[in-house]
Amino acid sequence: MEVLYVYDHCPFCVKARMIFGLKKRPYVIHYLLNDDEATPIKMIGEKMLPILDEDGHYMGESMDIVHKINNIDGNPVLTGETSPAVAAWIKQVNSYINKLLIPRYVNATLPEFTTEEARTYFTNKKEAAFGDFKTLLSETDHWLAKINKDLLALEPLIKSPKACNGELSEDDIQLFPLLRGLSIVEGVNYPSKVDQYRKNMSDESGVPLYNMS
Ligand SMILES: N[C@@H](CCC(=O)N[C@@H](CS)C(=O)NCC(=O)O)C(=O)O
Repeated sequence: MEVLYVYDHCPFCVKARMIFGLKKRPYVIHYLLNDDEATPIKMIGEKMLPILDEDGHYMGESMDIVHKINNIDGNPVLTGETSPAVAAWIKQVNSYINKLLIPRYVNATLPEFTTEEARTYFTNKKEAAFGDFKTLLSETDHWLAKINKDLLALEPLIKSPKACNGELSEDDIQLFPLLRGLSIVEGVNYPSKVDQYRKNMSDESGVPLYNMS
């Protein structure tokens, strides 16, 4: 059976998990500690997840994994058209969303952060990239107001709880991980269509929400 190496918080890993869930294809999930550099480097030559392991053949790159599993049996589930409006919304929100998400992951009880060393590794690496976590957390109200406004703009783009464009497409693989990450933030207001969509995608993909909002 295929094995996926992931971090729970990683949105790219969620993409890989989603395609297995959407295809109802059984797989084994392995969570690595965030400071485990040796395991991924041994497999693909760099410290990067997700990694798909097919009997010792390794594949990195989330979208390569998605394409492979989607087409593996001649019965793809991602068959719909993508929407430029959805892509534009994702791009805009991705430009700031990590300021809300990154400082919160490390305080949650996630499998990649079960040791002090793993939490310290993540904190050092991400503070260097995104800024001091305490400062980011102190800016919560600003970023919350922004995402709540952006979620109102997302609502009319959601055509169905089953698929943002009405038929499953790569847009769902790009959009759901962002909304799933957001569920670790308290105080997010989901317009009803967005709320139905994220809950249905969670059920269909087997990737649970964090349920903080
Ligand atoms: N291009 C990669 C990006 C994957 C990626 O950025 N993964 C992050 C976690 S979200 C990672 O493993 N970073 C190394 C680290 O966290 O130390 C893909 O789409 O698979």
